[in-house]
Amino acid sequence: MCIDCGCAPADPQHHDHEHQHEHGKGKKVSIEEDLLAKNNRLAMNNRALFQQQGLLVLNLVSSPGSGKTTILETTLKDLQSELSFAVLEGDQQTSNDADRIAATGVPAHQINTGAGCHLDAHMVGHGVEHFDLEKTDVLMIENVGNLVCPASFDLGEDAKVAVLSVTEGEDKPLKYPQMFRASNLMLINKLDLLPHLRFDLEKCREYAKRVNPEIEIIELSCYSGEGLDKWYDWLRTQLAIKN
Ligand SMILES: Nc1nc2c(ncn2[C@@H]2O[C@H](COP(=O)(O)OP(=O)(O)O)[C@@H](O)[C@H]2O)c(=O)[nH]1
Ligand SMILES: [Mg+2]
Repeated sequence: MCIDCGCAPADPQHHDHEHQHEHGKGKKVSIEEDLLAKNNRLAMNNRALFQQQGLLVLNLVSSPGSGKTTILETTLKDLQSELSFAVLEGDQQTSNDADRIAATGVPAHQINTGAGCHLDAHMVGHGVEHFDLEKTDVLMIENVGNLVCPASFDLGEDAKVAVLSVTEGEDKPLKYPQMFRASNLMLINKLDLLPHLRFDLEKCREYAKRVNPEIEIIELSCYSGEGLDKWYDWLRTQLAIKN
C-alpha cells in the first residue's frame, strides 16, 4: 500500500518510488496484494447482489472538474421519467455533489473518503444500504476525482465510464493508460469549448484506442446538449444487455 496516498496503484513506477521508503519490498507488495484481494472479494459480493437485483451499475471516473456531476445531473433530469436511478457520490470531503444530485429528486448518498483517493468495494457495499435496490434500475457511482487510484479498485460495477473534458488535453489516455484500459466507455465532455482550444479530437480517439482497442467513445456537451442522445442510447443498451 502506498504510504503517500493510501492506495494500491498498479503503476510499476509508483512501486519504485515506494521502495525508497524504509519498508522491505516483499512486505509492501504482499500488503498491496492482500488489500486488492480483499477488495476483489467484496466486489464479487457487490456484483452478485447487483446481479440478483437486475441493477445496472456504472462507475464514473475522471480527474476533478471534467463534468461527472454535471453529466449525472443532466442524465437524471432527462431520463428519470423513464428509468429509476440511485447515485453514490464519492469525494474526500463535503456533500456538495450529493446535494446537487438530491436536488434532481433522485436518491443520493455521499461517501467521504477523507485522505483516501478512491472508493472501494466495502464503501460501496455499505453505501447501497441507503437505497431500495428492488426499485432501482441504474446505480451511478461518481468516484473520487483522479485518473490513477480508482483504476485499481473493482467496485462490482458493470462498467467504468471515464470522463475526459477537452480542456484537459488529448494526451491523457496515454499518460494514464491504466484508467482508460479499465474503462468500457470514454465520454469526451465540454465539446462546446472546442472552438476556444487546440484539443485534437482525432488524436484523443486514437490514443484511447491505442491503450484500449475495445473502448467505446462518445463526444458530448452538457451545455449544448450535443451527443447526449448517444450517451443515453449507450446506457439503455447496457441495461438491455443486463436484463
Ligand atoms: N463548458 C462546459 N462546462 C461544463 C460542461 N459540463 C460541466 N461543465 C462545468 O465544469 C465544471 C466542473 O463540473 P463538475 O460536474 O462539478 O465536475 P466533476 O468534478 O467531474 O464532478 C463546472 O463548472 C461545470 O459547470 C460542459 O459540457 N461544457
Ligand atoms: Mg463531482
